[in-house]
Amino acid sequence: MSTHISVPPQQLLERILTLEIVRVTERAAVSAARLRGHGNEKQADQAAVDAMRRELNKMPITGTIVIGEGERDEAPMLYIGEKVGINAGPDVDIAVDPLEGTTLCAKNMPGAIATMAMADGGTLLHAPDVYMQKIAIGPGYDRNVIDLDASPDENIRRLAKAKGVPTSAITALVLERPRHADIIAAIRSTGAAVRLITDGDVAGVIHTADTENTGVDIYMGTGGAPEGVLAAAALRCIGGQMQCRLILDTEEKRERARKMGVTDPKMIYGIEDMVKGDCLFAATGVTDGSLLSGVKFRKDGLIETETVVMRSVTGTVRIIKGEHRQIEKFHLD
Ligand code: VTB
Repeated sequence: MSTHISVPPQQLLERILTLEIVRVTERAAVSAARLRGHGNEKQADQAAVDAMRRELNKMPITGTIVIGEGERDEAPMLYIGEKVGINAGPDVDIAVDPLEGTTLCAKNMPGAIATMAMADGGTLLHAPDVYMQKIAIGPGYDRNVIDLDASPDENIRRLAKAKGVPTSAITALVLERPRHADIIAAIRSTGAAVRLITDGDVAGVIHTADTENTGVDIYMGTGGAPEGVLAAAALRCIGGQMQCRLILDTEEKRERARKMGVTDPKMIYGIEDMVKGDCLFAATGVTDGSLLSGVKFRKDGLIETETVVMRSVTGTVRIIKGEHRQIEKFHLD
């Protein structure tokens, strides 16, 4: 007798969408990669946006962009609130960063990625494109080891204690910005090491979940809110802790946030507040980086991509290498 294993229809579709979102980030990455090193951030970003939007609109979803290229009046494409997909299939929220690290791509420096996350409609935080304070660690720690409101040195001490190592064995990843001078000094005052990145804090947060390979224990600092929600989606899949707060330091920003449903401007968001249910996350390398290899253009038109795709229901992480042939032929269908 054959055993029949049934998968609920919603989950079946979501499993299928796991591969579909790989197509989306792959195409965005390839389009951006053609403009690597051309010094034109806008152009590279636009290429990634166009490709991502085209692919999203082929998906069997009724999708809403909740984290995108900007608010409606400032972004013609993939703006917050834009509907994507074939308008059939599940209602989903989508967070996109078609080119995370536009500067990295324009300068052909390591770490540019194309990334997106998808979840049931109404479950992703709708955040305006403002700054966000962030702190994140990987899985395996008790809850409340980190505290966004504690000082950076205090967080390092707490983490070292939880890990059972001296503070000098901790490495914190921080975006290199003048605004982080105090954080960097406070971290170093404990004897901990600081690893600086010029851009790309989605990958930066993800690195905390793989300390053995990346050497990164903790992420701290202020970056973009869109990148914060995307990173939270990744950690929802692979485990870890994150605390974030939108920086709403003007009435104008508070109003924009209010329009998106943010009632408490000082709220500290955990992963479950930013991603309230199960989600999918994908990222494809544009330039080579410590998370992913960049797009390779081989001879005879062969294009290679590397993508990480994660699914929170099972916590599965797949690294998918793509070999694309005839990408031009299929890209406008
Ligand atoms: C970060 C980083 C991004 O923006 O979120 C950063 O992850 C924050 O903004 O790659 P500032 O550059 O204004 O400091 C990016 O660098 C993308 O613009």
